[in-house]
Amino acid sequence: MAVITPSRRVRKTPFSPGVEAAGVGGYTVYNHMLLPTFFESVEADAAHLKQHVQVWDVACERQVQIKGPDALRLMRLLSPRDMDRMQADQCYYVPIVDQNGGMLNDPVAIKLADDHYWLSVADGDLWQFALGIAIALGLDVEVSEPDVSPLAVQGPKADDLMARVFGDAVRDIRFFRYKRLAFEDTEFVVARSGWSKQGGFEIYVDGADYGMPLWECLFANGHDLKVRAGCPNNIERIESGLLSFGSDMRRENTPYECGLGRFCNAPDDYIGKAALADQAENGPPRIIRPMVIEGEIGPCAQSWPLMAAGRQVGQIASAVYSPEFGVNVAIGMVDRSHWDAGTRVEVLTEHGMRWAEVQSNFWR
Ligand code: THG
Repeated sequence: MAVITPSRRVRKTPFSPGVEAAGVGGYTVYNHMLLPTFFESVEADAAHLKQHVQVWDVACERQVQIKGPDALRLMRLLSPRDMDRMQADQCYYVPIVDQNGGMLNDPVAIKLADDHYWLSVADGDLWQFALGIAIALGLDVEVSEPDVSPLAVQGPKADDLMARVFGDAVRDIRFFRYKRLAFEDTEFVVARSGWSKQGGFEIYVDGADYGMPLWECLFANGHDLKVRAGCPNNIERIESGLLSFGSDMRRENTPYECGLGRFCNAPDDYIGKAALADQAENGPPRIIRPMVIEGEIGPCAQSWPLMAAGRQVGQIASAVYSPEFGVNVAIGMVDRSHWDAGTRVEVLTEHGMRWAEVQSNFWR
């Protein structure tokens, strides 16, 4: 492929100078912003992530800010997840659905105050949906995209690196909780979260001014920890079963099909609740499953149909060779008739037909 030409529509981030200097190898575009895809190679990056600590420019995880007297009311309409017991230091993974129960996004919600939330969104213009509801109902709430850029610090040595920069208080942050911690003359929301299962944090950097100072400070403090630049890693995240909205699931899927039914527990009405009632009761007609694909596979840059007896029974949209597990790991959306672990199906890749087998669990 040729290069991505930057423009006002394809935004750089406050950390772009650091990403470029670190020798980024590829980009994708996510929420109209650059997102690195690898540095050394996806394989080498995965191996390093599992042993050391990496700093990730995930500024493209844009915040949809919901602020004002009706903030909780709007959050209750948007969220299948019960918002009422959420604490003001908590993050929630929330599927967001349309009136038919179709997935629109799967953000992390951050509660900053009783009348102030961020939705840290996956690829999609969720702010327009939220704004439309607010306008149509005449809600007293601001819906905006503040200039907040998450920087993730991921890997087994993340606690040690973060403690050097933000103090030992980071060690006491629980999973999907946050603290406001000082950096220079400001403070940031620092959460224990991130799109890997290697442990770590996300720092919500407010404004562009502190982006490079924070980036440089993390690197200056991590030489002996072998800190390096990284990014969401396609091998580690498939092994871990972390879903990518737009690839693994999209608007034609419900949260139950995505295995996210446990996050649909709101007692009150929300947009899509009635449409989801049947799947809440009887289960979905298809579901996300870990899969192993046999033989050589090329890159998966589209969805590959799953076939059984000449009939399509699902698809795979994420697949990659895992050096750690020695197999091609994949995330499939598989019909009920074929979703039991051990079921074998054919995968139609553009490189030819391959056999695949449904697994019982993701790899971590
Ligand atoms: N962090 C932040 N914003 C994000 C992402 C993130 N926005 C885009 C994208 N990632 C949103 N999607 C996800 C998908 C999975 C998780 C978080 C965001 C995730 N899931 C864990 C899991 O499935 O095991 C934990 C879920 C839970 O138990 O609550 O972390 O990564 N800021």
